[in-house]
Amino acid sequence: MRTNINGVTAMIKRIGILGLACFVLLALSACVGSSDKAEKGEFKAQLKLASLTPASHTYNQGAAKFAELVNERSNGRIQVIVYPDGQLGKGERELLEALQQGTIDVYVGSTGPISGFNPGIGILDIPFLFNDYAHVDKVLDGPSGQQLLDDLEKAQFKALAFWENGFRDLTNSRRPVRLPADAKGLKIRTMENKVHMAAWEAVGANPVPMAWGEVYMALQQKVIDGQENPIAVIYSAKINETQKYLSLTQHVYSPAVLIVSLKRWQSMPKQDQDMLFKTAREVAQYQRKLGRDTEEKQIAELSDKGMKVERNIDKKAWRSAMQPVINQVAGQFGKERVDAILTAK
Ligand code: EAX
Repeated sequence: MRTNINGVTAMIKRIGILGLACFVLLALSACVGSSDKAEKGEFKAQLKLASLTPASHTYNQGAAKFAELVNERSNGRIQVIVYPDGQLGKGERELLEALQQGTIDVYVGSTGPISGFNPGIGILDIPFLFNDYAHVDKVLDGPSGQQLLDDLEKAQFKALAFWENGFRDLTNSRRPVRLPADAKGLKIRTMENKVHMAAWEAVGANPVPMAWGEVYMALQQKVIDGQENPIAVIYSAKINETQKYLSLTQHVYSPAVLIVSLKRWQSMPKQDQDMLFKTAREVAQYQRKLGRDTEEKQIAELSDKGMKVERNIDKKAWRSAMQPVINQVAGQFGKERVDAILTAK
């Protein structure tokens, strides 16, 4: 009887070792497989890229360029399918959740709602943090920018590059706004972002956080009086149809970002990751330039379409109205980190 039991145990052990050996072999072949697949040009993928803005907006012009180059550089193995106009979700927070759930693969949108997933990026929401586009490029394409992108992996986001939304301006349907006091009592739609809401509260307005996909209707139905966005968004969304006044407040810079879901990213061979990374960086310059080169022309067209454009903005007055929020948020991130951005040369 004893010998039978020993015999059976020995056999189970042998099967166990055999099983383990098979498993290791399988894993190895899979690893070898994926880079083999790339070597042999076998790795294939269709990536769903989603954004909220219309196809004519710089996000999607950039996305179309990105898709074209990725397709070319992967010899058609990797296809990026672009879904603009909120086809896959009404708000950027919703798209980011879909990215985490893996129902979309790539997000192009503002960083506004991302601080809800990873507080670190909230440092960029500080009003009047950036002086101009050259300052923006210096910081976002520099070590601080890279650190902020890398940090997003904690939220399962593989952020490849900073694209651009732009400096945000105020529109409203009630009255001309030049000074902060003129905005008192206005119901202003903001992104789902605590710092932006606090900034408008500090001015004496009533911030109303809302998904972008709901804003046009809410403005039309006068549920809200105004909203704030960069010119390229205001123009492409035809906000002039619901808003009479445009104040060039430029009260905060709004970065955008191209993010791949981390799970999807990790399923790709290194060569393809490198190509996507390089392409996202390249297109970032192209996409930023698109918005910057057309801004003045779009302001002129919005004016031709009937908007009253207020250029004579007292930025000092707006900054001091928002200063309590600037101090409070800067305090959260630490003077050193904020100064590093403010003084970036
Ligand atoms: O990213 O929600 C917003 O106001 C954003 O600026 C817009 O969705 C573009």
